[in-house]
Amino acid sequence: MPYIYLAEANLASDFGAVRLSLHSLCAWCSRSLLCLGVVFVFCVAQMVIAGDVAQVADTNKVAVSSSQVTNNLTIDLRGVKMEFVWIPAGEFMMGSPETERDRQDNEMLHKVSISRGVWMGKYEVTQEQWEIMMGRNPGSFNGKTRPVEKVNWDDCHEFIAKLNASQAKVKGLVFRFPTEAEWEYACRAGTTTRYYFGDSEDDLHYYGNYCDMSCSIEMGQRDARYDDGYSNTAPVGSYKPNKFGLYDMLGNVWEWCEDWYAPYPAGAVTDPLQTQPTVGTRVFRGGGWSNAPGMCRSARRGQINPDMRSPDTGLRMVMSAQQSE
Ligand SMILES: [Ca+2]
Ligand SMILES: [Ca+2]
Repeated sequence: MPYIYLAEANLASDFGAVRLSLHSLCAWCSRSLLCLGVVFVFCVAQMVIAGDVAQVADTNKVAVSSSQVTNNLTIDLRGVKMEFVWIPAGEFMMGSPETERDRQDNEMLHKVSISRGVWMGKYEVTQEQWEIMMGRNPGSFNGKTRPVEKVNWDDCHEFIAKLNASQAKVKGLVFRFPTEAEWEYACRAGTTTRYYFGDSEDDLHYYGNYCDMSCSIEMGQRDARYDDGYSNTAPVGSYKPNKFGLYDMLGNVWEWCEDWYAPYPAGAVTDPLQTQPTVGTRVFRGGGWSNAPGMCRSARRGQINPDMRSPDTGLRMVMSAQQSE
């Protein structure tokens, strides 16, 4: 199903291309007057592009701040920030090879094309963000910068509806869940390994909150080698990000996706989204604070009843252009 292009993202992409071209030109004509002229022209072009970005934000009366290269967007939720990073379109192999340790049978490798980029939440949705929109905090482990949990799939859609009805919405974009394919594509960030930092779980304690010595509930084998001091959730952004700049894609809380759970297709697909139930469960991804390292792999698929409110399940937002029919 096609998507409409995203104005800010195209500007961001063009802006990056301008910067890349400028760098190449300067390497060729270093110290020449021609180079100075080219620099002047490109600088003016950059100012015009940056001005356009600012104008888009002003026109829609939303508090959007963008960095100079506009790979980051910050949305203002009534005084509480929600940050996004740009995930460009691309292709990847979804699933895992049969040789991957802890692999499940439902991780069959297949090619997936993501035809349009999206803005994805840099962090899991926090309790502070949830409460400012919903007026309540269902979290079991209080902390405004900890991820919200004990939210079921419908609760999350209520949150999304409130975001889309609020002043935080950017014209032409909608808040929504990621699809399962978008989630894994963004998680992998170009990697094909067990985790987005490599194959060895020895390094997982740098990148994610999983079940180590402090963990209060053991769902799978505890990793007795490490102790991050968190008995349950950690404040979002406490560990290293992936190459897209996304934090906690692996561990902390599982993240709901839009899809109903279904076996993967046999062949290549573009922008897959499972809109019909098969066994009545929805997909969630990434593993959580109570899970062993094998559950926190990039390819690991989770599925639960959409009514479930679990202390290890939260969400992450995406902003994208509205789907066209
Ligand atoms: Ca932990
Ligand atoms: Ca997570």
